[in-house]
Amino acid sequence: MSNFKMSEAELAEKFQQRIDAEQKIEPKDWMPEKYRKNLIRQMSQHAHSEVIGMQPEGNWILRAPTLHRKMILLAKVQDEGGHGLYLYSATETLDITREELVEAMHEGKAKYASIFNYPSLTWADVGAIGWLVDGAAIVNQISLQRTSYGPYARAMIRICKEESFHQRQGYEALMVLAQGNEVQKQMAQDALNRWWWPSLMMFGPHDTQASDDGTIKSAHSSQSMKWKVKRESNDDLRQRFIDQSMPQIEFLGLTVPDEEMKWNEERGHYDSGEIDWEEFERVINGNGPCNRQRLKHHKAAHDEGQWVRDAMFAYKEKQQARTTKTA
Ligand code: FAQ
Repeated sequence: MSNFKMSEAELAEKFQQRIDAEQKIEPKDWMPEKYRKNLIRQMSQHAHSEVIGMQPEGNWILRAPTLHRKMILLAKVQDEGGHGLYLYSATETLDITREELVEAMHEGKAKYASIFNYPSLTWADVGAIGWLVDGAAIVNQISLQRTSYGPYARAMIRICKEESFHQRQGYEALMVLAQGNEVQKQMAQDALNRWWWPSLMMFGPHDTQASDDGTIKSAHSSQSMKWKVKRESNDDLRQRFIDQSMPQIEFLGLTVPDEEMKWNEERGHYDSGEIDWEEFERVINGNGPCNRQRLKHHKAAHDEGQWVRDAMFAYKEKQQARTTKTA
């Protein structure tokens, strides 16, 4: 039966069957409008996060302690910009322009990851970002390599390879500090203290249905899991990150800033304390320590780049006019 003859309900049923059969959805395939909108929301916020995420580490490029560290950091920050570009391109396959996506972020309608609204105060923060922030991003993104939308899944494969290098260079930088003198060790501990909880917040709110306890809950998880946009829940991914990070913290000789953290033999996982959800809400609603600074900087860079976009469009128009004339 061709799509032309099918009703909306039949198309939706066939769509879900394809998802259940682990088939990838491609840009020209029929998809429910809500699936398309949900993907635009998540993918564009992911793209914005990569680009805004260049700022905290970018702050240290000119102050990296050695030429070697500077070269690594430059490459890493450039990679993050590249991830943003793959993700914007993948999102544009859903019939929306990059201008619209960027505008939505500038107007505060589209979010970006809460973590990038915290300041990078010392060189140890660069290590902590690579180790913990990229580490948390990888846990989430490995799962997204199996997401149902083809262009998003394929972008994730390349991004994960690059994030792996980012995570290792961060851990290695922190290891040097943790094995250094007392002041350097203190710097490493202080960075862990400040980045640990925001890293756990990267996985989003709890997944369980809204209850009366006032705790923020994931609005999109249930539908996104049904569509296989998300393959694992926010809480399961967060638990994986905690379980993988604890031995790494011990190896560094540092202390996790959570007094309730304890290995649970029965569960085979670490039990941990509760995230400060009020802080999370404050940050995702624009009132974290650096939200205004991050957006202001992005808007200024975007405005400064206007001449490049103008030049590209002028060239494209000229090319098109030439092609029409020849045809
Ligand atoms: N920050 O219903 P859910 C990186 C929002 S890349 C801000 O659970 P969902 C690389 C959420 O958008 C890091 N907002 O939402 C790097 C929704 O609001 P909305 C980015 C958050 O989408 C490293 C509301 O709360 N990675 O770090 C956050 O199903 C170093 C309800 O939440 C990705 O974006 C948060 N942490 O699940 C770069 C991965 N959490 O949209 C530079 C892809 C939740 O209704 C340097 N994204 N919200 O207004 C995802 O996997 C999902 O979007 C989640 C959230 C898991 C983040």
